[in-house]
Amino acid sequence: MASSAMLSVASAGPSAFPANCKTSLRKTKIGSSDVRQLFGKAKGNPFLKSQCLGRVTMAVAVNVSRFEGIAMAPPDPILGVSEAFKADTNDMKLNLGVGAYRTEELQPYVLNVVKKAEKLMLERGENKEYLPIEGLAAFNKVTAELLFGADNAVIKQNRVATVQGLSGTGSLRLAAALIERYFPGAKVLISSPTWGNHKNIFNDAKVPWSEYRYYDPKTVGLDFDGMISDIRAAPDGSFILLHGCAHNPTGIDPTPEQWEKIADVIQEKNHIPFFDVAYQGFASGSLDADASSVRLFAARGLELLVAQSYSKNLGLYAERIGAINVLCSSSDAAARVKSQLKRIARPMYSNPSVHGARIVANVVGDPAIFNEWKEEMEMMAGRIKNVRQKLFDSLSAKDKSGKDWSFILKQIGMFSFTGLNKTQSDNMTNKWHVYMTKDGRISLAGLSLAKCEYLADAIIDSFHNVS
Ligand code: PLA
Repeated sequence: MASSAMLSVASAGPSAFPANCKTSLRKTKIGSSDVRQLFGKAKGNPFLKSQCLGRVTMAVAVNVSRFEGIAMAPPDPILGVSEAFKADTNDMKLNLGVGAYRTEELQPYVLNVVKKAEKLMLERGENKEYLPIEGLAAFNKVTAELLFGADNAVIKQNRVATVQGLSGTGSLRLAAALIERYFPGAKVLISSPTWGNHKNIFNDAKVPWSEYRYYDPKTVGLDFDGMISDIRAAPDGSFILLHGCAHNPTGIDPTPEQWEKIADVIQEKNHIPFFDVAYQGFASGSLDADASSVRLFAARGLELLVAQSYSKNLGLYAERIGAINVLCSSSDAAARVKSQLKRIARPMYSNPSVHGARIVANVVGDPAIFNEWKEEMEMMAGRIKNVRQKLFDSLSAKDKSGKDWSFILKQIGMFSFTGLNKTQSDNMTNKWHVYMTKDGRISLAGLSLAKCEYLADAIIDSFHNVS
């Protein structure tokens, strides 16, 4: 118990206490709030006792935690939902919080190609030596090729600095540290809304950020004019964070024509595009189509950053495998950038883990397994499209109010942004046991065809009966 303290005060009369310490104690059991009161509540730190007690000679056995001043952190808005889901005992419960693919039986899925790659790794008897700081060379090669296309001039000219990261999050964090170190004061512009962790990443890296308009609640679509004018209004040379495909949480992506216009204004303002590609191949089912935004910017000769993740497209959530790629205008600059990324990584986590990197390298590096991966990705993306359609059909059939639910079909990727507000989302969880994030996002990857009607009932009730 950190809540009580035994103080033993020797040879001191009350006069030895400063004026604000009115109590004299002799072997008294007191609570932690008493300790705080006695030793200075304002500072909130019971360990200011020596200051407070002045010349008092004392033997103190303090059971109050040294961490008393640390407040309880709130649960994570996304991963905290899974914790709440686990604690619910209701049979109807549904976890649509975190974006994690489930089978139609709502079970986690390990891709066949992953199992095949792991079998190959076992047969080869690979060792567990440290990787170089920048990660596994075979992984770094294939990950940049997958992103830009193996034939892309930027690869041939060695203009991409690729460093293996701890999945998408860790790769974003490395890039944020690079920005903080080499672009002091530069701002990152992030979409409103965006994946919740983006703000944490830039805050922790001490990189200033602000938001550009993205989502228009009136149309449940893209606020393209708002987006363009906010990007234009940003200080020249800002970093513009863009979701390469399957925008999280809205599921709304710019059209190819809109991407061109975004590139125009970024170029005009000398901004640096910074892509977060967490869903390549998972949005449309095609690796190439989902990388087209990045390739369009690269084809214009722009320098840019791309954080990649294999959590979703290869189902390697817990392997923490991804990469940061910095496309530079010369191979020389790329080499220097890479050296500095390594310098950032070394004191942070030293070097990355090998298992996921070998899986990716084996899957992409073996033509037969690579083709099989594409089929599995299409299967996963297809299942999500099917539940999206069924959810729309169920909502349209059940909702007699005439509300147009077609926005659900226009969204892409594993999420649907339902437009439900926080109170309505709370109703989804409290009454219907549907776990989702409070911004109204649901992960369709956690939904089965069998549960679509139930979900439609929950959404209609929450939308119409809760304000
Ligand atoms: N970037 C975006 C846009 C994401 O949606 C996610 C994951 C990541 C990066 C990071 O994923 P990684 O570190 O596992 O590679 N977003 C999830 C999970 C799927 C999460 O919040 O961590 C989500 O539910 O939004």
